[in-house]
Amino acid sequence: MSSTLSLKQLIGELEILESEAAKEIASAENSESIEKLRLSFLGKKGKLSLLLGGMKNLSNEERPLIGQRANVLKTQLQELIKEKLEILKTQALSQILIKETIDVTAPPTGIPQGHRHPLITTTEQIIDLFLGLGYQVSEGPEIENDYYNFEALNIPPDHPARDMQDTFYLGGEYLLRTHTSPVQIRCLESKKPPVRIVSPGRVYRRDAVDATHSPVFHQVEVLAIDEKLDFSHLRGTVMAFLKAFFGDLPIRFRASYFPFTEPSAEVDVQWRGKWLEVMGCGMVDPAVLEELEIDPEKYSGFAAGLGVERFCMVRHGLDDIRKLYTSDLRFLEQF
Ligand code: 2U9
Repeated sequence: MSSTLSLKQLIGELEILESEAAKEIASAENSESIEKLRLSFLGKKGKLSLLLGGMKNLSNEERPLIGQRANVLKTQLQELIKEKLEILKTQALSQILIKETIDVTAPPTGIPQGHRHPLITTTEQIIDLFLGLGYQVSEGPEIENDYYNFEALNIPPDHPARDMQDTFYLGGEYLLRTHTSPVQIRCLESKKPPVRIVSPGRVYRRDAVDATHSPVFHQVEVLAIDEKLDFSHLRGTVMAFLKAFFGDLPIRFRASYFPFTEPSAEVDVQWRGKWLEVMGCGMVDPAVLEELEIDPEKYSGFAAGLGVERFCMVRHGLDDIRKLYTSDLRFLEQF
């Protein structure tokens, strides 16, 4: 198109190109369209190069004039492009700043409120009831030795509880405690009667996992040693505790056997029409007191133990112990 243009016409075309480019650069919306404009006006095959192709028809005097004007135009357009890119950059930044503005004075929203696990709340409710009866909390190690876990509790070497099938042995004399009773033994080594202690904690047994068994579970045990304690104190304490926890339900005691208590009993509550075994108890065997150098002629004691999972399941109507360990919020948020 430009091959036959005169000097005047070429100058006119350059002016048209200039105003067209300036207008388009001014209205470009982003850096991509700016780059397209740069190529379309200033690129090797762009409009300016095309126009300058017409210079070959000009005289030797006219050609530098057009060359000079074309260079000025090129510099002008490059300048306009640079400025526009700066403007676009500033605009993009202020848009990000507006979008990402944080109101530091706004109250927090949508932060989920956590709460304690039902096993913890059940443990605390049980402990609270015994604190109300004058008991003190006593805790101890989960890794125990044979003496504290079995021997001091009058559990004979051939007792099934000591079996490799039932206890997690850690090597040497160490094992994972199978009940919280060793806590009471340790406590009685340093404290003389009268004592009233409640011992919560995790215990371990090599149980296969099913709806009612887990290799790790939680116990609360209580122990009272004093002068003149007899079975009526044990019975009164257990009845008062169960009544406070479950409400006014029928309670029954059944004769049982534990190596560390004599006599021993298992305790059932009638819950939703069914008898449920909820705890074991008994008068501390004199052999256990003697081992602790407590005179069984002067002192007597009673003890009781319960599984927290069972209490929690009965209280909340749960049918599967495993739900308590899966950390599934859809389940846990119900409590
Ligand atoms: C000392 C003396 C005696 C603790 C006791 C039970 C009865 C008992 C079970 C309940 C359900 C274990 O979790 S469970 O399987 N426990 O039946 N525990 S008497 O007796 C003691 C403790 C310490 C010095």
